Amino acid sequence: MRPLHNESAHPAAAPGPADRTGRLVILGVAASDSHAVANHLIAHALRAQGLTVVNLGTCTPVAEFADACERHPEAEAVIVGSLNGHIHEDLHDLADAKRQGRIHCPVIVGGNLSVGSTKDDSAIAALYELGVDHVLNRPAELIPLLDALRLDALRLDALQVPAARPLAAAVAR
Ligand code: B12
Repeated sequence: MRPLHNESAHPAAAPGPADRTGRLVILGVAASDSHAVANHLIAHALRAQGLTVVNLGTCTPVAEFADACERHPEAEAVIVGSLNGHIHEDLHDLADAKRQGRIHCPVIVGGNLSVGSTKDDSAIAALYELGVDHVLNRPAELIPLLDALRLDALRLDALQVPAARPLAAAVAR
């Protein structure tokens, strides 16, 4: 997981399910992948934590994640699971979808992310090169990451300077 923000700046009480009402994530399993069990368990766990989950289910191509992002501009993250070891091929067009603004929020990936029993870091590095923002090992890491991303987004919003007044209006006063 990539570092997000300075944890020590403002230690706050951890949010609970009620605090997450109205927050939405998009979930699915990568395009070539029909493994359904973890997907259902993760959707259930996230809903139990108060999030609205748009679950696109198994065999979801990047284009369908992008369509869902356009239907749900408030989405905080796209969460992609993969078990069959073909996530790299399945996400080959992710960077394009992000460049076009069709996927506007962070992309989180988890599961069994390469073929074979021995895993090496190059498979993870390749995912970041494809445009993935966060790679997680365990579903339990999702809620802390989503909450941290939310906090960062709120802080950025708070830092935004109000739009400048048009020059003519400013001079007239
Ligand atoms: C059931 C199963 C199937 C069923 C799926 C039925 C269904 N509709 O779900 C069927 C028979 C269809 C199937 C097919 C195949 N399977 Co299969 N399958 C399994 C099996 C036995 C269990 C998977 C499962 O449901 N586990 C229970 C869930 C809860 O656990 P999990 O999936 O491991 O997920 C955990 C983590 O990975 C993580 N996680 C998962 N998703 C996400 C997402 C996020 C965001 C995060 C953070 C974490 C996370 O959290 C979960 C809990 O810890 C595993 C072997 C095993 N014992 O794990 C193989 C396995 C996943 N399958 C495998 C393979 C190779 C295939 C096939 C390619 C076989 C073939 N030659 O046809 C096909 C691929 C089909 C496809 N198009 O995807 C391999 C993958 C190997 C790899 N990646 O190196 C495995 C590991 C078996 C093996 N040891 O070889 N499979």
